[in-house]
Amino acid sequence: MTTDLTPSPVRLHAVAGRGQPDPTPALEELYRGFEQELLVPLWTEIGDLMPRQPQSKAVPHLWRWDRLKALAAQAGEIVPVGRGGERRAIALANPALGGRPFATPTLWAAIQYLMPGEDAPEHRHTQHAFRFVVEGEGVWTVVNGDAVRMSRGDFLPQAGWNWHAHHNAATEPMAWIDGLDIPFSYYTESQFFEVGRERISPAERTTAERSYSERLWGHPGLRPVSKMGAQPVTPLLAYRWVDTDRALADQLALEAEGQAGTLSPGHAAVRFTNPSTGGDVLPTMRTEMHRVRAGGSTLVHREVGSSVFQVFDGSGTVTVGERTWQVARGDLFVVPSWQPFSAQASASGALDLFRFCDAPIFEALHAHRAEVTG
Ligand code: GTQ
Ligand code: FE2
Repeated sequence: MTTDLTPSPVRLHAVAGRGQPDPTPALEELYRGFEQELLVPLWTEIGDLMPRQPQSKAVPHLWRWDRLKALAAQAGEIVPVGRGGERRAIALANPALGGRPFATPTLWAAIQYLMPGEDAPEHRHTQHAFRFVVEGEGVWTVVNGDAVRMSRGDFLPQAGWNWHAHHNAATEPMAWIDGLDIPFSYYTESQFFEVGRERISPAERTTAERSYSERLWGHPGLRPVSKMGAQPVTPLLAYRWVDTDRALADQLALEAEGQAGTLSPGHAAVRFTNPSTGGDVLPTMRTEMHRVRAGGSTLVHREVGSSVFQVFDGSGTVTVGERTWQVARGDLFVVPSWQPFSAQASASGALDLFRFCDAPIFEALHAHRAEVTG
């Protein structure tokens, strides 16, 4: 018999419990045989592999915006942005995901920071992405040559495999958040990446108020007749705060007049959609803006898949599973799969929450469930 010096990565121990065999010497011998041949029986693993409902490895966690902002600004002073590292982006690492830069098992959330005059170089990747701006202005994101202005409250989707670069045309640094499906692509081993040009052209450095995409697609209820086909990802590259804010304000105003339209009493919500289909903006990510009236609350929701929230405005209290936090502008927090979530706005003003989640993945696979539990 040859001795393999590499220890088997499989380690099996007899466990007590319903449906488990008695821990006899014969069982030990069987398990050593399994280890040698790299085999694992279902009966010792079933509780972890096939739980009665999702048991997320991720945990609820909150990151404070003032700390993120300060550290990003520090990075702005000492970390260059350019080819290789590609972006001055600093990701949220869920404390239960082994130190990986993953906010949840599927979602990446990062603060990105550009100093005045700086450029983040052009590249493209299969991961889907978006930007959301909680404060500041002055950066244009250039998507396939279309320069798109970024300002507070704007939501800027940017679907996979489009060339993109970012350019700070202002005299102040600017920070924003990026959401991508990097962990999903990582675990499913489906990523491609290409570098683009070193410098975008002077023509693409335009600081136009409105992008090509907004002039073509940014008119409510109107689509260009030259573009009647359904597009799998949104052709609109910017969703402006004036429109989002008015939609939320109108829902709450209708409610105050006794008319229907809010998601639940005191809770207005809108979803960013692809104007060519009415569906989610990106194939892997759903994005929404929520407003809870001053002193109001949401119902308690839970759903398959994970979410990341950023407080856009106001203050209040949020509860995720067993955790409750007081939150303020810019704070980010994670809701793991199937954990109950609710929010309460403070008495002094409305609470605005930007949310992104991975629900389109599960909907496409007919594996999505959601419920209101209270
Ligand atoms: O801005 O292109 O946070 O490619 C991570 C990967 C941002 C970006 C991130 C990226 C980008
Ligand atoms: Fe990118």
